[in-house]
Amino acid sequence: MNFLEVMMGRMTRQHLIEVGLALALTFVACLFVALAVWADQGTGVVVSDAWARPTIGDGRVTAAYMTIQNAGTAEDVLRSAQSPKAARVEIHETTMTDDGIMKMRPLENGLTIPAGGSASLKPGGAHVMVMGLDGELAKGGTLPLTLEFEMAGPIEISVPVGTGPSHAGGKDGSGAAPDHQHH
Ligand SMILES: [Cu+2]
Repeated sequence: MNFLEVMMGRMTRQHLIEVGLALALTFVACLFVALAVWADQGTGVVVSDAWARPTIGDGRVTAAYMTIQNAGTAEDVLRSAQSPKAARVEIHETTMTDDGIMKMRPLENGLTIPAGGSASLKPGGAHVMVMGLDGELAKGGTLPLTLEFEMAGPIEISVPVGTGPSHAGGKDGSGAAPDHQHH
C-alpha cells in the first residue's frame, strides 16, 4: 500500500464514522420528538414542539405554542381550534403598539403556513389562546386540542403543559413575554 492509498483509506474511514455519527444523532433526535409530532400525510402539514403554559391560580386561560411545518406544495391556513376542555379557543397574534404596549388580537383570517415553509407560534408572537378551561392545567398534564386547517382539515394534538417544548429539556420560557395578563 503506498502513501496515497493509506491516506485515502483513513479519509474514507473517518468519513464513514462521521456519517454514522450523524445518522445516530438523527435517530436519537427522532426518538426524542417521536411522541410529540402530528402530521397530515395528505398535505404534508406537521405540528411539533407543542406546549401550553400551566394556569395560574384560579385563572382558566392559557396559551399554546407550537411549530407548524408545511412540506406540501400548497399553502395552508390554520383557521381555528377547539378543545373539549375549553369554552373558547382562538388563534391570536401579539403586536407591539407605537407606545410599546403588547397587545393581542384574534387572527380573523387565520394563520397562513406557506408551501414549503413553517409558522412558529411562540411567546410574544402568534399563539393559540385557550379560554374558559374546565379546570386548572398543571405542569406535566396535557391539553387536547383540535387544529382546523383549510387544506389538511382537523389535526388532533395533545399539548404537554410546561414551560417550553418538552424535548428541549424543559427549557424555561417564563419571563420571555408577559403576553397573557389582560384576559
Ligand atoms: Cu392571546
